[in-house]
Amino acid sequence: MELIVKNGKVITESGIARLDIGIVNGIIADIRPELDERADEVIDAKGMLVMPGVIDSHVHMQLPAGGTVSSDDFTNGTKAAACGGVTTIVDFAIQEKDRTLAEAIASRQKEADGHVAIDYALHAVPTDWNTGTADEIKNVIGNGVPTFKIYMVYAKQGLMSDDAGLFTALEQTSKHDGMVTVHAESQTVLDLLIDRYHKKDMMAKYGVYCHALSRPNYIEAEAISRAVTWAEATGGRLYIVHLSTAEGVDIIKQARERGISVHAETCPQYLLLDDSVFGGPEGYLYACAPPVRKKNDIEKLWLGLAEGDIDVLATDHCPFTIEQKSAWSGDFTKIPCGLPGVETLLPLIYTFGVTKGRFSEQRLARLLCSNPARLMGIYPKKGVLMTGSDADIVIFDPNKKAKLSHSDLQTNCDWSPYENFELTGFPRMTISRGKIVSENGKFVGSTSHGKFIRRGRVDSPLHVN
Ligand code: DUC
Ligand code: ZN
Repeated sequence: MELIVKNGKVITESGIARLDIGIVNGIIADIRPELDERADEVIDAKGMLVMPGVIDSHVHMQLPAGGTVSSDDFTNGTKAAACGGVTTIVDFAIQEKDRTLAEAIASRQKEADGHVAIDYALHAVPTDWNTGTADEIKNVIGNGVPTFKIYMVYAKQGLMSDDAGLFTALEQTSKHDGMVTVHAESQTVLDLLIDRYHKKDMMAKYGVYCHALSRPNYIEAEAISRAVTWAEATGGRLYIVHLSTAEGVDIIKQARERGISVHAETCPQYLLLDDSVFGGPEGYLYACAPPVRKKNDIEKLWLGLAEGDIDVLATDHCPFTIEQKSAWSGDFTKIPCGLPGVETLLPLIYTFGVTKGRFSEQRLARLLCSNPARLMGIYPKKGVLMTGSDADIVIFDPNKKAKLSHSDLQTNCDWSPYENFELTGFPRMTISRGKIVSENGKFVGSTSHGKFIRRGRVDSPLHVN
């Protein structure tokens, strides 16, 4: 063996047990209670939890947005991911007008290849349905990109697909085992509300809270309902990204009970922050879309995660520095929307999910690893510890306690929404295809180690804990 991880408490699909993991050529060659073979390197994981590398299926590295670019490029963003126990990210290839999806994917790959520390994949983002996009979907899926992100908003930015686009994407993906992921916000009413709050007197009165006021819960709920209607009509598989509302959880639960294929992801910001953040002097830093909500939404989302109504935890990692966020200057429409997240996902969710008794370690691994692997079409290559899988492994110290400080993080973001949060449980080591890429929160790998992952058919997550 090249590497053996010994004595850890290992999370597998069938349970948690003390197992040794043997690795050859970046692949798990053996996994059993006692591995006596010789190895070039042996890591003693006694007292550690050993879990599959986390898959963050929603990140935006170097994303041009709001007149600026998200502050982690592929190199630094994937270093940050590795430090946080993430071994695969899924970013986005956005179609340009009059160009194909294939061109968008090739061009995004050109930006990333050779500059990624861990493996990555891409969602295709259709934005122009006049250029044969519907007919292209079959080939795009065949070439390893089975997921298509539809923006129901951002019309002015040229990202939005109308309902006909969403319907077409669901129809086409349903024929070829793909999936449509949706940013669910209701564009026209949102525009109306933004105009209503984008007035001097309103902004003087409510400040950055205008951002939340212009995006009430029904803006998300209506869009989810509409997307569910099209999923039911077409038989397509639907996945709601960054679910933020209690209403959304109910709609998805009821749709599933009717047999509609709908999945959901939520993110730490919707579980750990509420809209009181907009009341502070640095409220403008917290603007993201959808906005962070209220305590009853938060409780409903945690419950949804525990009970299986929400399948995946991801981050929507889209960081902007304090200087970039300062574009706001009193006008909420000028703030680049997005928050950092990829590096803190695992410690935050372990602390507030597992140690607070909201769900088990097994469920943690489902939400962060095996469910996203299945839904993203990379199971069992990724997201699970079994013979034949990539040796993407996190050796996690469940007892390490520390106060979170942005200055300890690898991200280029110079602030954290979770500053001073007291956390329990941190990655001790991250292994990507058999290579150690981070130790104790520091990057020790190569920034060209990561590869583009061609994905297969989308599969359903398991709903057992
Ligand atoms: N929302 C954000 O907050 N940031 C990036 C993109 C998005 O939809
Ligand atoms: Zn996003």
